[in-house]
Amino acid sequence: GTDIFKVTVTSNAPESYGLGVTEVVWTATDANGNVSTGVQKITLVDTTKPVLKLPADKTVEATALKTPVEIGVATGTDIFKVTVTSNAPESYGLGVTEVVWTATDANGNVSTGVQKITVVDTTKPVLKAPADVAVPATGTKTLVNLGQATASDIFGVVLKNDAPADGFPLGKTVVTWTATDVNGNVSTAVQNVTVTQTFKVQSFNASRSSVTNTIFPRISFENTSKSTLQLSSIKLRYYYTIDGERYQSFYTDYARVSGSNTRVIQSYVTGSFQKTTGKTGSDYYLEIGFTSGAGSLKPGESVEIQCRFWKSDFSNYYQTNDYSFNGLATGFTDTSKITAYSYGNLIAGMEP
Ligand SMILES: [Ca+2]
Ligand SMILES: [Ca+2]
Ligand SMILES: [Ca+2]
Repeated sequence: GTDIFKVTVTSNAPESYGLGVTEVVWTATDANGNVSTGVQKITLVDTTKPVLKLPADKTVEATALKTPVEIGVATGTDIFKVTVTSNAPESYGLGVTEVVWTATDANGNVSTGVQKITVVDTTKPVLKAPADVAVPATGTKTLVNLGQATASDIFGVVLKNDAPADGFPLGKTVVTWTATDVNGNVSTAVQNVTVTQTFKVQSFNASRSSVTNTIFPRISFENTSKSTLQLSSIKLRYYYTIDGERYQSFYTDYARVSGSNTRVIQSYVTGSFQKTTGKTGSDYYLEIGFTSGAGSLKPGESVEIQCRFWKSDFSNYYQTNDYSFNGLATGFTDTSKITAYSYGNLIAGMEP
């Protein structure tokens, strides 16, 4: 304040100011009691955003299709009261979810931040292969019912195995089962499949001349399975080329079962001739069978057959071009060139 005389200046200014506008009244008084007043406006604002501190990004293994995750809590700091919120879901699907945190102070100033929550699946499916199986052969290849593997995973699983589509060979084959979840995690498990031989065939030729008017197959076979076979279900085939089409005849000289019930079955043996086409070493085969009177063949029992066949005019056969002919063996020798069938299924030997 200025005046000719002494002036005293006062105000009602507070020590500190709240938000908004405060009017400070200044008063100047001279020595003679003359007073002047004026108003000074003090405005306090808050345009400062809260300081937002986020919890750390997080990567977790899936525990469900939607995985609950403890994501922590963000904090907001400001001179004024702060409210912190987020759009966090209760649980998280696979992949990255962005959680947006928002801190808002009492004056409407807002800070936001993003926390990344990543859910991964690195867990392999739980796979259990079916039990090992052992089955008697039904042919050179045997179809085997493997049973079903079980595979579980939180996510979808594709189950496969490498079993041969056309059946299993004799002996042990390891089947590998594979379970792959939709996220590419793979588990494997193995199953042993054992196919046991059910039948063993041996043979030789009583006449080993390259030219002969009668073919004399000697055939022996054994039931090497663990179950009893009905002889009437068994067929044997001897493959040859006829070398001149004629009517043919068959005769059994000898047929005998050896084992727990040794007996002669000569009168129960049948022989018939079948033409073949497209086979190397064969345009005919002799099929040997048994009528029901031949009975059964227990495990470990064997049958020996001595038979002959010839053409109606006794014209010659050439044996060296015959698939089933063995010009070398002089006694019973393992052979794969005479085939055996049970109920029509190949159980021993290989067809030409
Ligand atoms: Ca603020
Ligand atoms: Ca998985
Ligand atoms: Ca021939």
